[in-house]
Amino acid sequence: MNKNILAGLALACAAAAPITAHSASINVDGNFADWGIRNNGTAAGWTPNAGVLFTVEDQSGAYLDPGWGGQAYDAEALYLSWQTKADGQTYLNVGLITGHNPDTATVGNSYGRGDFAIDFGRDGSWDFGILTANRTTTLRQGDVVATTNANWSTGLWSTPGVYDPANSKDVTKVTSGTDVGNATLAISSGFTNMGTLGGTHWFYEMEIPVSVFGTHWQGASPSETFDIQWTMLCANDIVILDPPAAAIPEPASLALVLSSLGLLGLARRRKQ
Ligand SMILES: [Ca+2]
Ligand SMILES: [Ca+2]
Ligand SMILES: [Ca+2]
Ligand SMILES: [Ca+2]
Repeated sequence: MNKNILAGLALACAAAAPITAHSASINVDGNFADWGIRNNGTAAGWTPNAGVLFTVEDQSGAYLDPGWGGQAYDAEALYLSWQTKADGQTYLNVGLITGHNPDTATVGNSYGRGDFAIDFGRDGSWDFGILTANRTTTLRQGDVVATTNANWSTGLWSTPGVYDPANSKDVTKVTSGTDVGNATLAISSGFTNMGTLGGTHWFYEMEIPVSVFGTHWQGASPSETFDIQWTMLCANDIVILDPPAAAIPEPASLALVLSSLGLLGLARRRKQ
């Protein structure tokens, strides 16, 4: 029996019998120990616990792609997980490590922190922003905002290394849109000894109730492909993660559902 069939079974079972347990839960406190991330001065420290989706792009040189700025503008790693809690609600957890100081002011050649952006369907239209700062009198830090691309500011670069703010397509921060709910957000203070390239780093940790995504997320696992990205207001460096749709059911929940219905035994029998 292949994994896709198992995943399909899990989704079918989840619809019939809501999952009430979850894998190791994430506590949104700005501490990444619960993700299995360690700032121990090794490359392996970037690698999270099994089951967490992640991408690492730690850099130290001046050029970052698509812009410059060195460690102070380095978007370094993005982490993603989801869990169904005892309240029956599923939550998307997001972690970000960056060399960009969250307190960086937007003045002169300095650019502040950007918002998290999600593109469901991976069709180039950014459907949601999760705000890391207050953007308008009504769109505030922690808000989840339904957007089109017209609701976003963009960066400085049209293509890698080409300064052309008028033609940048890199979304950076939400300027308008519809407030659809609230995420929980924590930002750490600066820390060192992350990986092997040096510098100071910060950790953003978020939890988003997937009910805010409407039809884009149905059940305990994503029903649609999506991209999530983060950058700062100049978009000198961008970190992006594109998890496959429903291909990665939460291991603990999958095992729980299967075992609770005796399907592990069924799966084994079919395999023989
Ligand atoms: Ca934590
Ligand atoms: Ca770095
Ligand atoms: Ca980077
Ligand atoms: Ca989209």
